[in-house]
Amino acid sequence: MVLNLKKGQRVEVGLRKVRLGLGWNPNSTSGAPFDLDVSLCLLQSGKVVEDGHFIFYNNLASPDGSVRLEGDSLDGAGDGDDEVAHVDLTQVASRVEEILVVVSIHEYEERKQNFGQVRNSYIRITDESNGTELCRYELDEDFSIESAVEFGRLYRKADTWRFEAVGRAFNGGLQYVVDQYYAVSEG
Ligand SMILES: [Ca+2]
Ligand SMILES: [Ca+2]
Repeated sequence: MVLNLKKGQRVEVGLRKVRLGLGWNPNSTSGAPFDLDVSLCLLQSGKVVEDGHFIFYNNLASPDGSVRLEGDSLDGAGDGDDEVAHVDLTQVASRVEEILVVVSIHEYEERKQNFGQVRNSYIRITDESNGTELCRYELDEDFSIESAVEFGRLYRKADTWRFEAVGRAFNGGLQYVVDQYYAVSEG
């Protein structure tokens, strides 16, 4: 039985390797395509641990390979997962306390797009070893001005990994995410 999470709900993952599937459908197929992009921030004390630990379409894997992103859907067409990430929780470096999963709309300003024009948005976690779905979180709010959403986060609690359905939206793109989570480099 799949666990349907509500915003703010947390669940123990209890798996070694997980597949994160993210899906969305544009309300309208007219106009510019909706190119939503998944990115993953590997965080320590709320900041990306170092270069290479921000995973997005131009950096598809963490340096140690524990977090990988599959190809880039350019229009979100069709049901099911539009973009997919894989995380080997046993191989994530110990200093990584949290893996934040964000979805942002590419060129949202130029294309005048926001999450209010996107429906059926969700994130789901499945067990990589057998494909069993552990949990799913469907965005149920209408983010009518926001162009990016923190869907969820995997985080360590004691020696276990947990997942939280975050559902926090903001008005910005991938650059905003970078600005938010990259520490100012020294020197
Ligand atoms: Ca995309
Ligand atoms: Ca879709």
